[in-house]
Amino acid sequence: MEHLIRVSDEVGAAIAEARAVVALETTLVAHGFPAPAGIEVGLASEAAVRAAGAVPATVGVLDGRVVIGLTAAELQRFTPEARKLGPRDLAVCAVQNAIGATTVGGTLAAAAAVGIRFMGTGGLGGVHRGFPTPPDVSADLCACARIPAVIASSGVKSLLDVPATMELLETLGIPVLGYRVDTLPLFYAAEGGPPVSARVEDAAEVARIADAHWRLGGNGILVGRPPDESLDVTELTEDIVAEAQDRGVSGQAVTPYVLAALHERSNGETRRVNRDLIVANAGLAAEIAVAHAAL
Ligand code: PSU
Ligand code: MN
Repeated sequence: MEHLIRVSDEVGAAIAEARAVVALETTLVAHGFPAPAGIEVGLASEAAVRAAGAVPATVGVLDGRVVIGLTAAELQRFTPEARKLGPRDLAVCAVQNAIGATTVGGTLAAAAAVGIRFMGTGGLGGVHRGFPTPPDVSADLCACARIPAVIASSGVKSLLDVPATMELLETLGIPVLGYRVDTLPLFYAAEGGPPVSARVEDAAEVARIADAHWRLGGNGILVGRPPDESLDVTELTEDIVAEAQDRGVSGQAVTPYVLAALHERSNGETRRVNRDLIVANAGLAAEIAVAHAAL
């Protein structure tokens, strides 16, 4: 596999010794923030993982290989020109020797290939508003359904149809755990989401649930941690989603378009909250991974 997947020495050693490892994505680095702000978010997320006692494994495609454990210098190459890689795109990008930033789904696919079972992100993808026009459902959901992993997030991105996504998560057999909350966080907003399938109180509880879920043949588990600073941008989000549709923005371009417009028109407020919640979720994923390694 070495010609296809490159695992950093640090990550490889941690996996071999069954120590806690947390996968981090690069789509939010390349496409989730105005460049070069995403790089700082990625590095701060890695620091949060380390602070909680786990090893960060930032994932992306570079120089013809899927890299698991990017160096800080390599992370700098994840500019807005990088391809956005869902699970379908990983192999193509490696073979075509392009730079590719992995989504949650793409990161999970890469992580599964080397046995990493924990990741942190901002908000999971899901069912886009207005389904079936457009007929857009994030590949994150299918990846969660088929890969055994815990994804620490602030719920589902609020630019989506969150109740429909919640239903689909149930259909796919994915537990949605509220971290010290009864409802799913709405990405930038702590409250107002649909009820979670279960509330959990700490990382150790999530680790025990994950262990049991996997023994029973289950796969992905979504953990929703509310952002520390809650922001209500419902109206602005509705306007921007409608505008994106009017302008014919579709497919993989929708999420980056809406996030960028939100960051711009909220005078940077969504950008700040998004950054902080991503870093906090990376730290939570690490706490869960550490608790799981100690089981
Ligand atoms: N969380 C963020 N910002 C992001 C994303 C998540 O705070 O940019 C990315 C993740 O990579 C997620 C992707 O997998 O958005 C979803 O894209 P799509 O809706 O096209 O599947
Ligand atoms: Mn999509």
